[in-house]
Amino acid sequence: MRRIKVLKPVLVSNQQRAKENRQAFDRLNSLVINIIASPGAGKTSLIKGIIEKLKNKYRILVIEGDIRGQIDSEMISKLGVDVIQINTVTECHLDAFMAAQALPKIKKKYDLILVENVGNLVCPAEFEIGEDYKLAMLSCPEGDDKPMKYPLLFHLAKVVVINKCDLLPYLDFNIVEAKKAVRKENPRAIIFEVSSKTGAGFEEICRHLEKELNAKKKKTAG
Ligand SMILES: Nc1nc2c(ncn2[C@@H]2O[C@H](COP(=O)(O)OP(=O)(O)O)[C@@H](O)[C@H]2O)c(=O)[nH]1
Ligand SMILES: [Mg+2]
Repeated sequence: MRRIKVLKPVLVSNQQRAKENRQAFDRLNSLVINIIASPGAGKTSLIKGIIEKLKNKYRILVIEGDIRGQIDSEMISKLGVDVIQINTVTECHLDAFMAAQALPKIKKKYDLILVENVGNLVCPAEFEIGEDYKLAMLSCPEGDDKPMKYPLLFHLAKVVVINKCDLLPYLDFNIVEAKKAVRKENPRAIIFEVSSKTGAGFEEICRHLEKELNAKKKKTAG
């Protein structure tokens, strides 16, 4: 049997398309964050919390990646921000070509574009979409070993959010070990401990976002 090696060319052409997407996002002066986590970790809840805190100050667009349907998009729309839905149908991640489908639909400038990737800790990490950086989320019920088991995502993510911290008293999740595991993969990761339910940690995340938004504005204005 002959094996055909396609993964490398696929990733190379994806990277080229991601570069073009990034140039397009830069022309819009938008900070683009690729949010990656397991299904149910709290990606949509994080996005909703950020919108509530920042929507009066910044123009926000959400790009929702789902295999099927638009449940999250409908929820986000109700908060009064624009949403673009991408359905991946059979794919377990967004890639740069799918993200490019959103570009002609972006009719105005946004300060912040939050991309909710398909719920999955593996493949979304492999495909750049033209983001400024990846935000990896881990929720406490998933277990503190996940950064060790899914190293690529935690290695690549600039920001790691540990969500559902309100549940810590009821779980065996060791947050010190979880952070150690993240740091082992990625010593420079910026780690936030949050609860989307109580709002704990959102001040800190939004402060970080504002810093990133200002840095992006300076970079794209220059
Ligand atoms: N207790 C608790 N539940 C949360 C938290 N964040 C999200 N959830 C719940 O977890 C479930 C999945 O959240 P969702 O944001 O839809 O996750 P997604 O699939 O990653 O987008 C929902 O029932 C949320 O209400 C949290 O910080 N604490
Ligand atoms: Mg969601």
